[in-house]
Amino acid sequence: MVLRKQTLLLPAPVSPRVVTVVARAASAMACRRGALVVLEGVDRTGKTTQSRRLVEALKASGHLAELLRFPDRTTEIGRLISSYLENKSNLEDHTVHLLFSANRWEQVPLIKEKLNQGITLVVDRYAFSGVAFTSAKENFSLDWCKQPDVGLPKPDLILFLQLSTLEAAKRGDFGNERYENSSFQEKVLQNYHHLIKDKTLNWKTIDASKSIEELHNEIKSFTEEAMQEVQNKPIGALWK
Ligand code: 2DT
Ligand code: MG
Repeated sequence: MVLRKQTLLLPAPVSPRVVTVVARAASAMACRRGALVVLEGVDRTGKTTQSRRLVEALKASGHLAELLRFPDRTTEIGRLISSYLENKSNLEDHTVHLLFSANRWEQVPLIKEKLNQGITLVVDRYAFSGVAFTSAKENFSLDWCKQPDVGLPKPDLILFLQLSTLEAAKRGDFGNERYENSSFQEKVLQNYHHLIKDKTLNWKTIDASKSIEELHNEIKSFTEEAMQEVQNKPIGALWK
């Protein structure tokens, strides 16, 4: 009789399998890392506007999200790059390529730390700008240009904002910085077209001639999809 009473007071037995499933789900929720989302494209396609809007929208829906941009002109290496881009100094072409790469590598500890804390990072330009721009110069192969960035944290999603250089030029004057002219940008665009063929990377091409709002909605939905897929996957290594 006593034994029966006690049995009735016990909670319904839970199978070990259910315990495992619940524990896994809880740990997945606790450990899910942030996604590394990169925006790429030639100048004037709206990368900066869209990166900012994306971070705001993710935060508004309760996600942890932060913005990064390359080159990061605030570091010592970034200042050398900035002065080069502003035509205030000259640097040998290989040297400046390596500086752009070093400017990413110097942020890698921070990038990994943030992703592991569950923060989604939205990055305005990354290694693909590095390759597309330098290989638009004479005597630089795509392959050589990729080498210094081999092993960087691999983006979970790369949004390629596609726009013809003619359309880009219609959006107003290019600035006065180095590389800001239509013939160079056309070569850069062709290089991007080679890079996006790489099926080992999650490239999504987006028609950047759409309105800011339409573009934003598309970018946000691709990002949310990527954030879901990240789950417990470790951070990958680019071009490895
Ligand atoms: P913005 O700051 O307006 O994005 O212009 N670039 C960028 C390179 O040549 N190599 C790189 O690795 C990167 C990240 C693209 C920065 C300019 O610098 C070019 C345009
Ligand atoms: Mg620019």
